[in-house]
Amino acid sequence: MGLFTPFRNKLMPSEKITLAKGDITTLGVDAIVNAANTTLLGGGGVDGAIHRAAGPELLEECKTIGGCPTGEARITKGYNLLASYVIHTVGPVWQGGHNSEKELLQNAYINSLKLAKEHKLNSIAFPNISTGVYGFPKQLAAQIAVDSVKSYLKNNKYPKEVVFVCFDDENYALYRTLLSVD
Ligand code: AR6
Repeated sequence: MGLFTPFRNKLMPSEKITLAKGDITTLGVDAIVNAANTTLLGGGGVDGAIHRAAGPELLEECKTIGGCPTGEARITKGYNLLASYVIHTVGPVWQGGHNSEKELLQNAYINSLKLAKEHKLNSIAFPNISTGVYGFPKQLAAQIAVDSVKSYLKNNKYPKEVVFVCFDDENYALYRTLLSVD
């Protein structure tokens, strides 16, 4: 799938949020976020795509980290990616909604943004964390993602720009509605 040219949300320019559709590994932002698992040792979906595009050195660095609990985040270099960094976060597995899934998904977004701030990164791109094999309902996940990012951008100097990257049509339609993109 090719990457559509990201376009700015003209209705809310002050919020510095951009929507894109396609493969996150092709983006030339400062950091792309990986929807990883607690081992940080790779997997399928966006995790597999990021490791393939970054090359084997990414796995070597990940091995030195020793895993990442659900809701937390860790940063590595981007190696062969256009992005300088990868921020690895672990979203929750959806278990029906009564196991702190909403809070853990919010934590995954916020902790990724905190790492971007600590490293003074201008731009960061998020995939739709937990909405693939982890089974989080897409509408609820999109709402949590947008709310978390908007409130963080309002209160922090970095990152300056956030790109939501949707791979599937359903997520793209949800984000278009939530962000009021025509
Ligand atoms: N670029 C952007 N988004 C993508 C790409 C891509 N190249 N490929 C898939 N997506 P998933 P999860 C979207 O399953 O649900 C892994 O095995 C996809 O359409 O990648 O958080 C990890 O190792 C979906 O909307 O992540 C974990 O074990 C979103 O990325 C587990 O999957 C997330 O889908 C994590 O599950």
